[in-house]
Amino acid sequence: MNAPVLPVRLDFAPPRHDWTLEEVEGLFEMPFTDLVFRAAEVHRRGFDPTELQISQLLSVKTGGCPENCGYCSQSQHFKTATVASKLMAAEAVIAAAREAKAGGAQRFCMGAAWRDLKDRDVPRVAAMISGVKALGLETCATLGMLTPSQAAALKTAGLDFYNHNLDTGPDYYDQVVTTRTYQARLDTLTAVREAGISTCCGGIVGMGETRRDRAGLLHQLATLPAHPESLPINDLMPIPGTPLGGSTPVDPLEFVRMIAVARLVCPKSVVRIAAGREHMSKELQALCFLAGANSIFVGGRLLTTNNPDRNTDEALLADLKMRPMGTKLSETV
Ligand code: SAM
Ligand code: DTB
Ligand code: SF4
Repeated sequence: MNAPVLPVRLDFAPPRHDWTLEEVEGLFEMPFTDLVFRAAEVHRRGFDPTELQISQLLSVKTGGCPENCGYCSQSQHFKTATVASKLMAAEAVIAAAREAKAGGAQRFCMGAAWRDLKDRDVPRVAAMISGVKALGLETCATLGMLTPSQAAALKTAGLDFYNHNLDTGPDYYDQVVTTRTYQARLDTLTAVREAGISTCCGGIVGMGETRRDRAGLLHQLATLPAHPESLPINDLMPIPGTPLGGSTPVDPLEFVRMIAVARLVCPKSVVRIAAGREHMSKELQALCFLAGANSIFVGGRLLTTNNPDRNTDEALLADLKMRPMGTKLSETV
């Protein structure tokens, strides 16, 4: 079979926002080695390929969420092992962020199991953000849907990034969640962007979606008015008790393709291997870094599930001779 004509311009053209779904699908169909090679070339134009952006998550409010996202341990629609808890005190969050920084995190991401942010919670969330920022960390939050005025308040508090995922392509979305529309997600992203906060937006693979759905997600991201500054690709962490808990895992090479296509269509975005590293070999992660991934979560825990522990990740970075983004060689051991 002939390789499809590569619809990627490998010159120094600015990022495109006019990708068609067929073009994005065409990238997925490329021979694997061609795809990874092209993605690695584009990666090197925009980034030092030996550097990784390092983020750490904390669930600041866990469980009891009214939404029915079929992958999530925190939805009150499903019986899972996750124990619900109230919004943490700002001081406790700031103490956790201090530890994360000492452990090497560059960005601290605060997640809450909310459908949307309530105005009554804004002062405490703002105190968390400003306290974390004062430690010299980048700040990120993921709190559900936001209004434009709430986004402005979070910006004033010092929020650098807001995570709000599209999760999957628009055609598969209804199979995953029905309590919130795709358009509502896009509206929150608009509010975030217009408040001057950087967007962190990606999705999940391994939920039973097709390759066209995966291309559909990346097509949506690549045709936004501004590409997300951070682009997390989550490999589903299957949660017993959720509708998607028994999904067939996505083939590891397909995960690499997802990373490579994300790198090609959003060449300036920092692409994260988000959830799922816990069950990935170091060879698979290395292939993802070659294909353009340049961010990870560290610290042993995501929101309610496990992540590789710090020692494992330090060994991974040492093996691969990679280092945290923006650090000089002399700053690493
Ligand atoms: N409640 C907020 C919301 O959904 O807008 C913020 C927190 S929510 C847990 C953030 C994102 O984590 C989801 O959009 C989804 O992409 C990802 N996520 C949640 N559970 C996951 C799982 N089991 N495996 C992989 N990714 C997951
Ligand atoms: C993102 O894309 N992945 C993170 C973060 N943004 C909030 C969350 C992953 C959650 C994995 C399942 C859990 O730990 O509950
Ligand atoms: Fe709630 Fe977020 Fe989980 Fe959906 S992903 S159920 S909105 S916590």
